[in-house]
Amino acid sequence: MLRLLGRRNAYNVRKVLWLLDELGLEFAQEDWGRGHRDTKVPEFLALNPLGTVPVLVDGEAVLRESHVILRYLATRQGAEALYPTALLPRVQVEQWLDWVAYELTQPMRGAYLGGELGLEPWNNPWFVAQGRAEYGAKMAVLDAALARGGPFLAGADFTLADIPAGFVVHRWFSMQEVQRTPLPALAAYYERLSARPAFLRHIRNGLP
Ligand SMILES: N[C@@H](CCC(=O)N[C@@H](CS)C(=O)NCC(=O)O)C(=O)O
Repeated sequence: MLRLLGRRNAYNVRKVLWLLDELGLEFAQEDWGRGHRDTKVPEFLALNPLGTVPVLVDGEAVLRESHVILRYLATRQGAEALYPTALLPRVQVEQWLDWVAYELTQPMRGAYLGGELGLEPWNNPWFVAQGRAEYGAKMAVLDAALARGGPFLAGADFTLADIPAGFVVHRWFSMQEVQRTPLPALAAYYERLSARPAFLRHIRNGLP
């Protein structure tokens, strides 16, 4: 049985929960991380020396990094539609996965961890303002991309690309303290994702 280590309310864990649900996989989940079991203990660090969640254990395989876990699970299940093997369709997916990891992580720390939750060290006013501006600019990029293409990020079908991006879109629309300009294609995309029960269970589930 797959083991997923990580609290259910963590951004990076929720992406994996969403995919596990889309794939209909059974797994055992364990609440590790902030407010739950301490990840800085030897038992956890032996699995992930970074002390972060999620960690996925699949027999001998021990994986960290949420996007790597997404890729692993889709490949393990042969989920061709979610994660195509042909080169060009695959890079359509990859580019959005990396974009969220590289370009959205920092703005989200400022806008969400600093601006919404007021957590240190991210609540520095400059960092919060910068994060909000950058997050908004990225959402406008996503809106324009969806207006040109869509209905999903990699084209006609829902793929792995929509999981991290779908989450950051959800968080954008969930934050209380940001100013949002109308982004119609993004708003329509959010509603499109909301037709997926797994999205409603793990992402648009009352948590930002
Ligand atoms: N790049 C990593 C980041 C992992 C990460 O920072 N996870 C956060 C939760 S979203 C964490 O472990 N926070 C500390 C904690 O919960 O104790 C990934 O994508 O999995």
